[in-house]
Amino acid sequence: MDAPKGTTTSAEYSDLELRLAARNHGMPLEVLQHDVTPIGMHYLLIHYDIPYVDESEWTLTVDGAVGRRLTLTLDDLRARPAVTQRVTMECAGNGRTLMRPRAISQPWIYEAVGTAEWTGTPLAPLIAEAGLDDDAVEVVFTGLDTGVESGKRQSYARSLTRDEVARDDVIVAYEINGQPLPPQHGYPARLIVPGWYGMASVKWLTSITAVTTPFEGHQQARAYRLRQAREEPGTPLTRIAVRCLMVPPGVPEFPTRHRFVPRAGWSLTGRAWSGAAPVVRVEVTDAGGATWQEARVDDPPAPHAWQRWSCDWRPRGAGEVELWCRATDADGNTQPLEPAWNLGGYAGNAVQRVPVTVED
Ligand SMILES: Nc1nc2c(c(=O)[nH]1)N[C@H]1C(S)=C(S)[C@@H](COP(=O)(O)O)O[C@H]1N2
Ligand SMILES: [Mo]
Repeated sequence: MDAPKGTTTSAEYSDLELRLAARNHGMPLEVLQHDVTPIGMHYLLIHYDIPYVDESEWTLTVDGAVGRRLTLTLDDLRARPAVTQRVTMECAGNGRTLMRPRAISQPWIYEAVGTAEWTGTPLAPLIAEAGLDDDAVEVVFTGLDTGVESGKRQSYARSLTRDEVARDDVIVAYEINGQPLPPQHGYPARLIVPGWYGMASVKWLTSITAVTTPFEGHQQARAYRLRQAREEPGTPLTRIAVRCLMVPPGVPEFPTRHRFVPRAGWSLTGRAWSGAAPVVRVEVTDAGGATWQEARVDDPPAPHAWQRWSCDWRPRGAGEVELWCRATDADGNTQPLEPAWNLGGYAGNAVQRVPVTVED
């Protein structure tokens, strides 16, 4: 089979993928045991270089099609009303390597997720203070990081519509888990768009610009879209598709990470989330989906924070089995057994499969 340009059918990983994987780490799945992901274990996705920012020189401007241009220092941001929100963030490319052919990009398996307590100031009042002009249709958020992508020099930038910037839960965050943002998470300030895939949460935020025509930047118009072929405009990714993950049971073999669990069984646990609605159901199977066992699912601790789930699993005998888990949200969205293929390898929320050896 001929793989489309930018994808491969090879089981082997390229140097390009290795270089990306060595920079952008995932969250080790055993860390799913924490309600809030400790700083340093939250996943990372950085397109270009991590900018070095001198706080005394940094400002955030709100400009473009607005009545009143604003320029804020970090102290100005901190002086504004502050909120803290627990938010689960996931990269739109999570699950990419499970698609065939696979997109040549950051080779995530399952681990591009994390949950943090983000502190910052709500975006909507900032925008209201600047006052959007009547003909403003979108607001563009630009980071300090620049690089070359698809042959073009650019800054990382994403837009939100008028309606999206009016949401009361979108914030300009300057703290994670009670600490100033570390360089890799967007120091000194970043956008947080709860419930959406991570690409919308622009890091190293330096300008917020109202525009009168839809933003056509690369990260908006080309990347982060579901498409089957390069020529298609595609549909933009927004909300996080429903998913659950389990803490890998038992102990791993080094270096394969294959799991070994005792014959007596294992108390399975993990987290479940969806950008659309609370998760209402998590099921587990060791029978290839022929029968599913219902897990307990905790209520969401916050509107866009992952939910803990658990269930006791008793193996039917010694030997090789595969454990799968599947979540369903209150809107009826559930996880497919196989990911829905698309060119960029996005939103691949197929059920997690964990091969284990049940010991005698
Ligand atoms: N300025 C800027 N913002 C960015 C990115 C980036 O490369 N540059 N990556 C985006 C993507 S694709 C994701 S998934 C999230 C990851 O945030 P984290 O690294 O803090 O987990 O940041 C988003 N914001
Ligand atoms: Mo991402």
